[in-house]
Amino acid sequence: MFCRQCEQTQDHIACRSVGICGKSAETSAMQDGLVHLLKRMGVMATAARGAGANEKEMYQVNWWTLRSAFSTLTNVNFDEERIAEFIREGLTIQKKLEELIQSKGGKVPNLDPVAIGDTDTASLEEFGYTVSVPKLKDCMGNDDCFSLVEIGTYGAKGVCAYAAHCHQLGYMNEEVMAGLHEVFAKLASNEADMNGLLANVLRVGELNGKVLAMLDEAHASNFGVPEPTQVKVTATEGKAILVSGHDLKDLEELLKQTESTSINVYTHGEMLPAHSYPGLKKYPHLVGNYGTAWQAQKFEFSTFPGPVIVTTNCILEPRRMYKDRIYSMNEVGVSGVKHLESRDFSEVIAKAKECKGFPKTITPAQYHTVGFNHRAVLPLAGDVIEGVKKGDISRIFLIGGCDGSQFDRNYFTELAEELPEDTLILTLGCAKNRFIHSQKLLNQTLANGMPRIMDMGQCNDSYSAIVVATELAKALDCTVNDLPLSLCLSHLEQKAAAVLLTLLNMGVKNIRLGPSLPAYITPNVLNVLVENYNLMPTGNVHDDIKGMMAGR
Ligand code: FS2
Ligand code: SF4
Repeated sequence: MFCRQCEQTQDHIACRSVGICGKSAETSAMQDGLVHLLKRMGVMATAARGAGANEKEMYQVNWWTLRSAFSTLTNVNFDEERIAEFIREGLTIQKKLEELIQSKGGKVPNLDPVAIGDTDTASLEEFGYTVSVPKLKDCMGNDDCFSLVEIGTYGAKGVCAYAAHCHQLGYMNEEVMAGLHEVFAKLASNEADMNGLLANVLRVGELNGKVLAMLDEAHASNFGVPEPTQVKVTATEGKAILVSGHDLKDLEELLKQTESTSINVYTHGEMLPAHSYPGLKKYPHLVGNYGTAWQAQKFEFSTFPGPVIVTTNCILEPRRMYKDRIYSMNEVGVSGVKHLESRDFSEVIAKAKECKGFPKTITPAQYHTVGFNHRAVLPLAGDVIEGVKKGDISRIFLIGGCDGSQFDRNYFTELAEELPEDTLILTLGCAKNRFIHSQKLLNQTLANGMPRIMDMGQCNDSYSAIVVATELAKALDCTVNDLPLSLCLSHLEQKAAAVLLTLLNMGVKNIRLGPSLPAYITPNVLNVLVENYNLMPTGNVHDDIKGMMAGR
């Protein structure tokens, strides 16, 4: 295996025998085969649209594209057999697309000679090894161009994941899907076309911007406008179910089905912002949030006294002590873990009744405030601008992105703790778990009474940060780069890569990225990013704070 799609990759080179995430060489090979098929599907789907295929005719390939790509993200699907199923389903869809193109008088593209043959699991795995990263890189013969292929591929996977969340909420955009298929088609070509590949990378960012806007709209239209809300982060006596991942629709359905059971429902990880939506917080048995970010789940799921549902990323290979009470949904998969094929939670509810639940506790309740969506922050824009003008707010920071287990991720805790107390901190994604519970930062307010830390939500809510930045720039008649704003992003996986590309496509400069740069960026490609966007790796916290406070 050779996987370097995420930041935590082994030795910052690549995972080569088993993933740091736990992914096996077999699953990795199967995912390589699936990604190969995704790119070829991009060629076929683009040809089908060129021949006149309409939205309805493209639905099956669109949905397959989103689910398949999502299943190859870090910490989503470790089940080789489920990945093999995606390949088999894709090959059937590809055949149908060929027939569709022919029926419309179009020309079926001649896909390259690297074609998938036998479809039994062993043969598919064998095929995967022939299209691994080193093989494709050698075949292209240009490391910098291949670096752009990897950036485009990982970013496009992130866009597909966000678009899959939209689909769960009833939203799919044919124009975006056409764009995504064109991106994959470009990635399929083996041409060392530096400028074309660079444009393709920025197109990924542009498409992701549209998808994030759609996701924001999908959340608000399904569950109402999010509002700042205090969430209890300590336990409540009684039987309990824990829901992790990002898909709020799954949570809503569980809340309906548990309404008259006296079972309490808790959010975990990126489900935390669910508490800010009127359509979800109206359920009194959505009692609170339990635990922190994904990388702590082995401990947190072990100690939770009830079943756990993982709706989307991130999942880790479960410990034996909770393997019989964890359930996966949607694209998530781990061999031996029960997968829920629909939103029928009766088995989970029965399991919750068998489990102990939380005893009565005398620990004082603790709370965290969520819900600073752009709709809640923009009415405060006048106060923020006035605060900046009066000198009450010295600078605004966006500290967001992924959390992870490495020690050097403490950079983001130290950063938040060491920033001057008159700075406003906006945050989103799971990186916030590095500092939101810090005693040093709890309940801080700015001179004008505004909360000093505003939690804007999941990384799926990145659109909120984009709206706030662009609206502040409009109000001050300047560009986002001229705002007293510094962006510090903690990246790990492919959704974060997509968000970074969106910011670059918008022309946002001076972003600090950490805790280390991705292994798939070559020095020459990094130079391009530094020259055009002044992208910087995170460094020493104190030096970085000095630089950022000085607007660098
Ligand atoms: Fe966390 Fe990163 Fe979950 Fe986001 S691991 S911020 O891209 O998907 O959340
Ligand atoms: Fe390694 Fe990340 Fe790939 Fe997992 S997803 S195998 S941790 S590079």
